[in-house]
Amino acid sequence: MHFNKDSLYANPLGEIAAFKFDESVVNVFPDMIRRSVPGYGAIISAIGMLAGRFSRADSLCYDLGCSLGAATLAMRERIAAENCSIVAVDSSESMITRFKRNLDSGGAGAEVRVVCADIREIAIERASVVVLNFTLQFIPLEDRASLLAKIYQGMLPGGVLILSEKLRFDDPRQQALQVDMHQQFKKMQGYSDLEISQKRTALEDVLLPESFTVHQKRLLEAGFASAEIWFQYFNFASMIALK
Ligand code: GEK
Repeated sequence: MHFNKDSLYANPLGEIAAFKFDESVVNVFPDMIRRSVPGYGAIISAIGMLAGRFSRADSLCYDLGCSLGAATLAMRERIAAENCSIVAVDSSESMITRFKRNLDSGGAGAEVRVVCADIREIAIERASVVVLNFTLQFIPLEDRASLLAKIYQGMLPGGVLILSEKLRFDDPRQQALQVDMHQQFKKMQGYSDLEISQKRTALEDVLLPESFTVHQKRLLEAGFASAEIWFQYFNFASMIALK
């Protein structure tokens, strides 16, 4: 498949607006996320594997903050359970419109319902699998605990939540190192210093990373029996929480 190259921050911008998931981002999104999130491809395929293992008959699998549906498509391929469908939700109309268009072009597997909504406002029910793949980091800090509690309540016993996030580290030296290594990763992916620094400014008050300790504590408080990291590549990690 051909992806448009992300060059949104390649030229000097007088004023850098806060990052939004609009049409211009949608046009370059697959390229942007692959070149910005170390391990993204590995995480997507593992989400498919986990959905294959945890999906149950007569249940729902949720992809919350689905963007263009990469995790949904990986899950769809692997779900073998009877009467198990996927609910993919995103609040960006541009993302949802494009995802629906891509989805119409075919593909077998579990049924997919694509919904344009704020994940803080939807009902979660009969969930065997819930995916928050780099979405919680965009939810205001004060709304995160109630969102996770709602997810937990809507999950079936034995269900899995896959939570992927950019992390921050309490130790300043560790934080500086990991941020630096991530920047080096982006440079190796062809981003210039200007692109990296303008994007950082755009994301400043929009993407709010927390430490693994904070995530783990909140997941346990929401009711999950355990929460562990299964994948980490510098300051990007994916966690598995079990009900
Ligand atoms: C992937 N999971 O490719 N309600 C619904 N959607 C939201 C909300 C909200 N309150 N806030 C943000 N979003 C995807 C990648 S991208 C991650 C997820 C990134 C949506 C937002 O519109 C965007 O599509 C997505 O969360 C985050 O596996 O770009 O770093």
